[in-house]
Amino acid sequence: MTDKIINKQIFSFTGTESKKEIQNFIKKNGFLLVKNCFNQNQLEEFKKFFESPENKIKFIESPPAKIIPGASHVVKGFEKLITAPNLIKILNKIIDGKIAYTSHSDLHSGLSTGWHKDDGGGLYFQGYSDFYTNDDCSVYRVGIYLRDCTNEGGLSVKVGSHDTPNRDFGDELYIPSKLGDAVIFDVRITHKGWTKNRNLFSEIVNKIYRKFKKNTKRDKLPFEKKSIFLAYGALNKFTEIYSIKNMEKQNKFYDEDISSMPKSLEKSLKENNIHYFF
Ligand SMILES: O=C(O)CCC(=O)C(=O)O
Ligand SMILES: [Fe+2]
Repeated sequence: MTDKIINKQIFSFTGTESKKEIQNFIKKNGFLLVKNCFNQNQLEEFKKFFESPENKIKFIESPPAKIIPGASHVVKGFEKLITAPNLIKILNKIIDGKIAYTSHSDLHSGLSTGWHKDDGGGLYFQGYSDFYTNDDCSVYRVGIYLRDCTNEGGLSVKVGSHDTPNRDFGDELYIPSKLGDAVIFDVRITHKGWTKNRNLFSEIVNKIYRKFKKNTKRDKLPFEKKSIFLAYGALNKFTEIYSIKNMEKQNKFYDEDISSMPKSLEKSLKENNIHYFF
């Protein structure tokens, strides 16, 4: 299956495919790529999240990267992205029943991440021991890279690794994407962003550091990378605890509580029949 995926790139979807086809794919493999999810006008708006003077000062230093955690709650106009029609259309096919927006939303500038899962090491599903085995656990991240990532800079996954906490499981796959595409992946899948190619020695040192949970220095990227990461899920207890735990984490970055969302976002979510917890 993996060879077939890699060679024919059948992980690309347009959103017009049937619910069954989309669900079968993402439930088996843990990810998919949505081609041309956003148009030129939308992309211009998304770039403004990074470039407008009003937002530039909101970025938090996380050397060598800059980030805005909880971006939908602190950046104006985010509803244009959170309720973007093509995105919601495909999420409605991926998720059974009503969609819930988790309020997990990050702007990343110059961020590099090694292999990890977005389960917070289990913390984001605190109180539930079955989140790797229970089919009801359907929380998905949406990754948007504001550049072409044909050969590098995009997301890599370990195919099918969303069913197990074992981080070594699954064949590695780089997902080439273009500006305007969105990668949707199960929060439990093992994935990474851009990382420096290391020689064997440096790789081993890095692994040992990570094993002892020492903070390894983030790599500096040799190109400009701006990306947006969101999370939505099925309206159930798994998505709810994920939302709560993420909001706690996002809040830690700020001196004030950011958990109350802007009225414009709330209105747009209501109009689109999307649930929210914050
Ligand atoms: O750096 C990337 O491209 C991936 C980001 C990511 O996985 C995350 O923010 O959880
Ligand atoms: Fe991640």
